[in-house]
Amino acid sequence: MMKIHKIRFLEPGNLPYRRSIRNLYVYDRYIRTPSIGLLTLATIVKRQVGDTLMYSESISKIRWEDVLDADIVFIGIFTFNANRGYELAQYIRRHSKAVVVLGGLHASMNYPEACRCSDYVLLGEGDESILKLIDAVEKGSAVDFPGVACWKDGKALTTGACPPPKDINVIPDRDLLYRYRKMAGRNTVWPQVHASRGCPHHCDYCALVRHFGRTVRTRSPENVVADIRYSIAFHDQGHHRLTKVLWITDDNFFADRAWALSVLQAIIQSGIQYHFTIQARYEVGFDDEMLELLKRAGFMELAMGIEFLEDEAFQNYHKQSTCGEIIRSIENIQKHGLRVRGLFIVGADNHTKGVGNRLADFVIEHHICGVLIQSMYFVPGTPVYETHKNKLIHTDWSRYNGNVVHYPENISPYGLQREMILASRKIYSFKRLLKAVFCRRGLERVLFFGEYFWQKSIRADLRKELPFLKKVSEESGLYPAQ
Ligand code: B12
Ligand code: SF4
Repeated sequence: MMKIHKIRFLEPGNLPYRRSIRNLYVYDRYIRTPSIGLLTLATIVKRQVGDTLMYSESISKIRWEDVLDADIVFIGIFTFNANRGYELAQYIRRHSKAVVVLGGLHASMNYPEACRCSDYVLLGEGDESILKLIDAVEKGSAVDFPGVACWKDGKALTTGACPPPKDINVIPDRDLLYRYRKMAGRNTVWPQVHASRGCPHHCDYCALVRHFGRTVRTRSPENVVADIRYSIAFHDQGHHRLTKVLWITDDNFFADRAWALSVLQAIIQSGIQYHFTIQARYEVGFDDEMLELLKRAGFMELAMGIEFLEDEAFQNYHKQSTCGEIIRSIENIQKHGLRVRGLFIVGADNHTKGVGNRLADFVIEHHICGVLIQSMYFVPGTPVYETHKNKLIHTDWSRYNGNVVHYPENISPYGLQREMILASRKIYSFKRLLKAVFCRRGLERVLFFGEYFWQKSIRADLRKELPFLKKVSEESGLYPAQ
């Protein structure tokens, strides 16, 4: 029997937080909004173990003197911060007696890798399994419930999938994150609330649906509204933020229509006056009742997973949509007074030279207010990983943050990276900045101004990868016309 007194949670950052003037406007190269998932787990654990605290490298440095004497350290990783997570895990194992546990999307999808530098990996959602693990460590009993993986006798062993938690009505206690309250007033650290999990679709490139499953699970409208209220107060009290926007981070908030309507009604009835942004599939653009409620509740934009502009790509990757439907949807959303942000993927097998230009023209023509352009991502466990694993340039996960990481069929990696830069430069041109400053009003102007500099920093990062991509493109011998 070993009494557990102290537990620490760590969120690795690609580059640990550093003060910079640019951070006033852009989230720079750093993840600045900390992981709500890990905070949720810390909140659950705190009920059982009083001395529980979290560090996020997007918010502060890790105070090692406080971490190394913990009994258990939990580390959460996505793909882009996995390498740093492994580094932290190995450091703790070398310098402390703490049990080191890895979890999160990347650790779950790629557990044979994650097992090698931790004592245990917890698969899937950790809301219930984390307490089982603490209990087992405390009792000194075998950690053999469903959803565990570990490295034993030279191989990765697993007890299989973890059943999803029954209740996800947890309001993350933001004060459990070291220095979060102090940093919360920054314009680049947005309040976030995650209200549902799971998505009924099965797009080939999506790791989320493999991690959270195809059954949609929701928090109660009251619980969501209480979280929104608390999150706004946490970020605004004592601060003068320019951008008062809360991000509902669900992957498919509208999948359960009746529930989505009831959450919007609850926000309206609560009297909360704020701006909201949310991710959405194109179908919501045909739902006039939903759009009306979104507008009344304070939503200013929908970030639409447009992904591609060609029906061929939608079919190839099993994304159920067509370009024509997307355009009709955008137009109807805009008719309701809501803006549309576009989330795009480049590097599909059919993509050729000019893809960036076409994307930029589409964005400008359809008055899309902002973009995130992401090169195709390949996470072990997704169908695209299986079909493309021999076409990956490398598996240096720290570079899986927007860069081209594979050999596309019809354009070289170097050419594709340049297309992304070109698209961003055309959409965020100086001319369009001046137009935004002189012709747009209020929050719209502030947001474009912020994004102009954010995209400048994204392009600078993309450019850094160009010499490497030029070299691998040439060496591959696959793109003679390059
Ligand atoms: C908010 C968000 C952001 C925020 C903050 C991210 C953060 N710190 O969490 C910001 C804006 C910074 C961001 C940036 C990016 N993001 Co982002 N983001 C999200 C989003 C929409 C929501 C995250 C969230 O709150 N999830 C909900 C919670 C409940 O889930 P969770 O965090 O996974 O936690 C649960 C479990 O995983 C598990 N768990 C998690 N950690 C641990 C740890 C342990 C020990 C255990 C036991 C369990 C466990 O238990 C938790 C509770 O159930 C996700 C999509 C998603 N649904 O996750 C994309 C997502 C994480 N982003 C993604 C990407 C690609 C990016 C960017 C690279 C985009 C880009 N091109 O710039 C950048 C990376 C920035 C960088 N510097 O490198 C991808 C990552 C794919 C991958 N394989 O890793 C995702 C999954 C979106 C997608 N469509 O695929 N992102
Ligand atoms: S609709 Fe979005 S969340 Fe759902 S499977 Fe497709 S990409 Fe993933």
